[in-house]
Amino acid sequence: MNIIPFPDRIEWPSLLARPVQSTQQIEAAVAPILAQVRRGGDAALVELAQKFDKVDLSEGGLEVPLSELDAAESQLSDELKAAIGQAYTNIRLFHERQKQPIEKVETMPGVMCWRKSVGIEKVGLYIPGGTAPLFSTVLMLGVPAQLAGCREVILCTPSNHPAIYFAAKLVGITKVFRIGGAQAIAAMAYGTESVPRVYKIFGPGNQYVTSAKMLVAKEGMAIDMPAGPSEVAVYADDSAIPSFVAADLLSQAEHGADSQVLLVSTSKQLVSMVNLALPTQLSKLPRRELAAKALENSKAILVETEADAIDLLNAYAAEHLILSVDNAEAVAEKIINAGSIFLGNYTPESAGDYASGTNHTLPTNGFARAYSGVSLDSFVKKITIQHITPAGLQLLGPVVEAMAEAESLDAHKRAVGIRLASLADLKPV
Ligand code: HSO
Ligand code: ZN
Repeated sequence: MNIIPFPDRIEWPSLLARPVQSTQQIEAAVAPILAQVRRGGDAALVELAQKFDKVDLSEGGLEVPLSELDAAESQLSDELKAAIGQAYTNIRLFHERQKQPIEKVETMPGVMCWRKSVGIEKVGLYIPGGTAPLFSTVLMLGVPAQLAGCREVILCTPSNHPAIYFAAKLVGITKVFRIGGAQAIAAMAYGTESVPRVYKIFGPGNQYVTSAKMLVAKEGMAIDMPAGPSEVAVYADDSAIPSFVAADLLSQAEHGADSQVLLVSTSKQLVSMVNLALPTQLSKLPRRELAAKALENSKAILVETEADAIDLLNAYAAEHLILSVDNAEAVAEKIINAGSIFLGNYTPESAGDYASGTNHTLPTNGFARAYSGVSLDSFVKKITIQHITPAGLQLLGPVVEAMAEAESLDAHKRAVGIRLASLADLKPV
């Protein structure tokens, strides 16, 4: 890791900047794929799968049949099934408590306002293929979708990993399609003969998938959030255990060569001990090449005081923030920008990645300054409802009339006035 000792605050923005990715070239490759799916539907999906993934999806091969989803269970060990079951229970428990009871608010006598939550009718989840079959993400997206009461929850994935199918069944996914890449996003955004059009698209993916999500978002499709490479920042002091910190940094680094890993500390000793632990742990990892590349771009920043550390962490706005410090909870109080915070020496990010209950779909790339991670809220819309009694309108009406008049919107004023007049006829006040 590059150690940066006590940089001046002026240097912080450049130290904390994420690598800028030029999206133009990728967009230029993705746009025609979107257009092709929009025009050609299923036939285009079959053609693109042949071209990019060298798989034949003709003859009804787009949708994974129920029998194949059912068969997944027998291909998994009892241990893994139990682990997935426990993660499912914990994620469900945590997200279930995000339901809020309806509260009717009487803003003035006779003026009632409230909100109801309604699950987005149709949502689409994307799970990438590749070397890590992210069945944990099926749980992270599928559980809140299930709790929100979304009627149709479809899943597109080029992976046929049984754990993905097993998790999909557990969360009640209605249809699974063997479609990957930008074309999967297009299929869900526009709909094809087989793939239903959805109203919101969720899930991680490579740069092509991300670019496809951004392009359909420009056309009005709702998406979970703009995604970038995964990140962790660890703030550690002398109470931290260097080998634990190194393990946390590596757990993020193994996601990909572009993963962002940051260590912040007031302790020179801690930083050098973490740096010592890294190569030994790295050498034992099957994904060491990826992790090593991510570490090449990573930084350990030494700061003078805790206050500096907190300012720096707030400036960075990490997707994941591990606080391996003595007073972790007090420090967390002062964190205003982060996707998810992990407190103390025994709360690894991995716990949140898989099974503690919190969601792992989180804002990257500094978006934690303004965005939250995925939650139950991401799968519902809130509809406001109001009801005004005649007496309520007699109280509120003049307020509305005065404001409508001042905005020169006479019809608005009259919509109130006509009612007030009818009430005056009935029972003069
Ligand atoms: N750290 C990833 C999530 C994940 N980790 C899935 C393992 N599997 C982004 O939060
Ligand atoms: Zn992870």
